[in-house]
Amino acid sequence: MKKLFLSITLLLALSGLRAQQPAHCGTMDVHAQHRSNPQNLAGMMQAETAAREWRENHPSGVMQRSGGNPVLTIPVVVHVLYKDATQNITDQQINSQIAVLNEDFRAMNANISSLPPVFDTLAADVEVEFCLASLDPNGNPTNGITRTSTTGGLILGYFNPFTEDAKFDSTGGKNAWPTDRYLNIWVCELFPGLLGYAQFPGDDPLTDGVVITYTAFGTIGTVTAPSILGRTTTHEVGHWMGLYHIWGDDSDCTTGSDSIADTPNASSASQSDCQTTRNSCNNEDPWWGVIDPPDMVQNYMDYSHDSCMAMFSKGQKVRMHSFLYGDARRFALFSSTAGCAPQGVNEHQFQLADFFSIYPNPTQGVVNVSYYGHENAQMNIEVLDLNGRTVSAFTTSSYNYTIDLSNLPAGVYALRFSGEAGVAVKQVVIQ
Ligand SMILES: [Ca+2]
Ligand SMILES: [Ca+2]
Ligand SMILES: [Ca+2]
Ligand SMILES: [Zn+2]
Repeated sequence: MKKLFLSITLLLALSGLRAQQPAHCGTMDVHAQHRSNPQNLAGMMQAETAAREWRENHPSGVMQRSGGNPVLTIPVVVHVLYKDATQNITDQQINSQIAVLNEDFRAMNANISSLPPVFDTLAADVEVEFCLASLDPNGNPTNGITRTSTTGGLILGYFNPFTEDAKFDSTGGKNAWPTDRYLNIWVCELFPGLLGYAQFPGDDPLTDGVVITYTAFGTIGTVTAPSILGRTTTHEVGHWMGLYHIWGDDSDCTTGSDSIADTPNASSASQSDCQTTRNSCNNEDPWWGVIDPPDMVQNYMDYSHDSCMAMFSKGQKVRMHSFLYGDARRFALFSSTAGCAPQGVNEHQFQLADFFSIYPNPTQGVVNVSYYGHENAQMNIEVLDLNGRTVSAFTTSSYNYTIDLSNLPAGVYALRFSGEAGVAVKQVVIQ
């Protein structure tokens, strides 16, 4: 009983029934709770280390690649938990949310044009897309949606982040599909005031994913103002890729940070509407030089209304990529056979070669090589001519390096990389 009372107290605080400002998002509270579990903490620290090393190995941040970066596609399963017919949201409503994710993570959202000049060059195409899975964990066709009739969550019939009741059959929810093959999204009735919560990379695989309340999911059907544009899910998926809130989850300008330079610090979350003139901190990261930018209330990782949110920053993109590429479980999603339509064929299933960037190509002789994978970069490299003869060979353990081919006659060659991660072959043209 004491535990139940504690949970209700936490939930009241969390849901804003006591606090002055509603906590739309339960992620940081859940994060703190999960970090008290040594096993979860170890997993999260491992993911953070892997992401940091990835950033160190890729100082330019994002892949430099002729022909553009690979666009990563994440298979999604949506678990609908419903207590009545209204909560059993339609396929169309679910599709409307997938569409929003694809717009927001590709910088294709209509309101991106509303960004002020101080921020509009910072908006990033995150180069990640989402699709409803077409194969279930047993390899059978699926529409990527499960529907579970339930009597509700453990406390007062609401689902809540502290008991994680949405995520298990045994507590009125639905067990996750393998979280290294699917992004699991549960849609249910969360505790009043709470719009959603997510789990950071490296945390417990059994509870990995995001949970969104049914009144804030998608853009049609049961959505309720002001959360009618699907940005709650964009925000939570941002956490799931390793992003913190842009104000640093503190109440001042000094202690907290989201660890990203190009998102101005703020003293607290933005207040719901779109306070474009708000400027709560003036001790910006040195990255800004002499500029004191306003608070980036248009950022998906603030608490503004859906209609205000319009961007992830380039710095946030680097951080998200560092977890997507650096953390083995997140990276595994991109070779998941869970598939996107049609017929379970994952058109975006990557080969090792997709994670090598060779530029410039064609070249006058010198090429830069950047390896974007998370596996060991220790590789044997062979340069092969058109007859398959090895004309040069060497080894490297670097993620970024230069190969000088200027001593070779003009023509077409193959670079063959082989290592722990497998074999990749890239063509290079010497002019
Ligand atoms: Ca920042
Ligand atoms: Ca702050
Ligand atoms: Ca400022
Ligand atoms: Zn949040």
